[in-house]
Amino acid sequence: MGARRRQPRSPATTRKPEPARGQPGLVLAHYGQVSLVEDEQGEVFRCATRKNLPRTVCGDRVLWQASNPREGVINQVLERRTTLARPDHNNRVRPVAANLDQIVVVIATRPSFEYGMLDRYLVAAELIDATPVIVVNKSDTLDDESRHKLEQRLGIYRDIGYAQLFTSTRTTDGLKELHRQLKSHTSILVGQSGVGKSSLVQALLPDLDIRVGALSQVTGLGRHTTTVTTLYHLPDGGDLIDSPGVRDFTLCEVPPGELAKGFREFEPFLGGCRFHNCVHVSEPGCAVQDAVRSGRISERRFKNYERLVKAMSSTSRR
Ligand SMILES: Nc1nc2c(ncn2[C@@H]2O[C@H](COP(=O)(O)OP(=O)(O)OP(=O)(O)O)[C@@H](O)[C@H]2O)c(=O)[nH]1
Ligand SMILES: [Mg+2]
Ligand SMILES: [Zn+2]
Repeated sequence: MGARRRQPRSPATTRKPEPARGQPGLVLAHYGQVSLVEDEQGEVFRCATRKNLPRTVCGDRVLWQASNPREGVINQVLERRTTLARPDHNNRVRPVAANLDQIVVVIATRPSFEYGMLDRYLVAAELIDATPVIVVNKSDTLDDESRHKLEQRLGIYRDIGYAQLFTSTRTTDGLKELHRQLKSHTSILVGQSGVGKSSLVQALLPDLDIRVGALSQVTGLGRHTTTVTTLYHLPDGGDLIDSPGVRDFTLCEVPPGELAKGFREFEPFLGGCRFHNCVHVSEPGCAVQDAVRSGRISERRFKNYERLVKAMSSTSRR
């Protein structure tokens, strides 16, 4: 017999969930313990985040309450549509920015770029369903011949459908096209330090001086090398996020079967492998490897895919 043990009552049934309090806001930047939150009128407040909430990132939508005319508290971080993330030193997922529709990978010939990193960014974008865009900045430093060569080398990306723009903040080459590409989207500029991400933001935002001044008064941060991921509004719709340059960009852990989805040109072949769990590296009867052999998938892209598969399996064994 014995009395049936009473189920511990879950807090959810004993206590009504706290009503989501506060007004909607947009996180423009996050640094240390403070988030800069913009309210619907465009006023910016320094906000702390209530305990037990996830760390906010640039682009987060939140519910918050003002505590005094310039400060407030974030009560809730609303669900993120998309999150761009990278692993931290301990291989934990660290979000960089949220609610993005486009990831604009900025490259330049100075500093020179690496195709492996470009591919890792493109994969990161594909895996979160954000549209990748490739921007080759500092086009003023390219003569006709070197521009032509670079266009050819980047041709595979155009062939698989990625928008590709050459820009210069010096000559304004390509800026109109870039503006058109960014309009009414939320886009983040990513890439190595010094490729000109902030210069592009400045070129696209005529009143940025005011904005940068206002923000750095609050943050006390300088305005040269970017240290904090920051969101700006484009004058006729859309948001543009400037991010600090990176030395390298690594992907967060992705299950082996998922990684191939980051390479959009593999897509037509993914159902055609002999093994349903094919990782497309050394398996027999692999449709992806066949496509590489017959030239329908670029060897360079496939090599970068292979490298990623290997890198992932070595981190997951750690
Ligand atoms: N020649 C040339 N130089 C440029 C162009 N755009 C930016 N630069 C220069 O490149 C340098 C770096 O520019 P930033 O805009 O600070 O680069 P960034 O990518 O924001 O760098 P981080 O914030 O460190 O990631 C500056 O000296 C700019 O003047 C361009 O179109 N052509
Ligand atoms: Mg910058
Ligand atoms: Zn395969």
